[in-house]
Amino acid sequence: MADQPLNFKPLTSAASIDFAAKHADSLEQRRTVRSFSPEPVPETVIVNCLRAACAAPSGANRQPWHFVVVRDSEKKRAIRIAAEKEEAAFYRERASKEWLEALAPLGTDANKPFLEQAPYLIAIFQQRFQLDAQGNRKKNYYAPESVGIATGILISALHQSGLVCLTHTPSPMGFLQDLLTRPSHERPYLLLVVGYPAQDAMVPEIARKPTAEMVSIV
Ligand code: IYR
Repeated sequence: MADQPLNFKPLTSAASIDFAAKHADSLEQRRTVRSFSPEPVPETVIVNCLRAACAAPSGANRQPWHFVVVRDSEKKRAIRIAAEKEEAAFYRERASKEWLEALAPLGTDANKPFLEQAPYLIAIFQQRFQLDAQGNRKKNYYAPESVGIATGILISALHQSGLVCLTHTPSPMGFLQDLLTRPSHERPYLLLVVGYPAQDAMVPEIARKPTAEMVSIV
């Protein structure tokens, strides 16, 4: 395949230093939110955040993801009912004592009203392989890593567009496949709950580790 010139727009050092610091300040303000306002979100914001996510790098450029934007109230209700059923079993018997202790500071339980209250749910699917025009299987590479990167870009884009989200992982979440009629070569990866925070939204008082503990420069 022919190469083409890289369309790279260099910044000055000063602009780069300034942007990186402001960008980090902004992303450090991001919090995972569990109570949402029913206020509508312009759909174009969601679509543009997804454009950013879909530009993520991926193994062999296979782009092994599919995003389903759920705005329909009945679908959201069905997802809530199915998720709460799994979550009830999780909190009642599936989770280990250690896991429940780790979750205690977050104050989560099996009730998931946000699945109906938030204006958008974005169900993210990972494609284990893809089908070409003839229906032949084409293998994907580094699919979990690729979908994780795309999801991270999406979360960052949503934050910088003035929205909040919750990375929700009802477990297991096979019900998303049926409710959203996705093909069998896809697997649900994550359910993002997206919108504006409720006016009285509270978040747990938890801290991040110092960056120096998480980053080494050698
Ligand atoms: N899926 C459950 C439990 C849960 C698990 C983890 I790891 C979290 O960081 C938060 C919750 C729930 O959504 O309540």
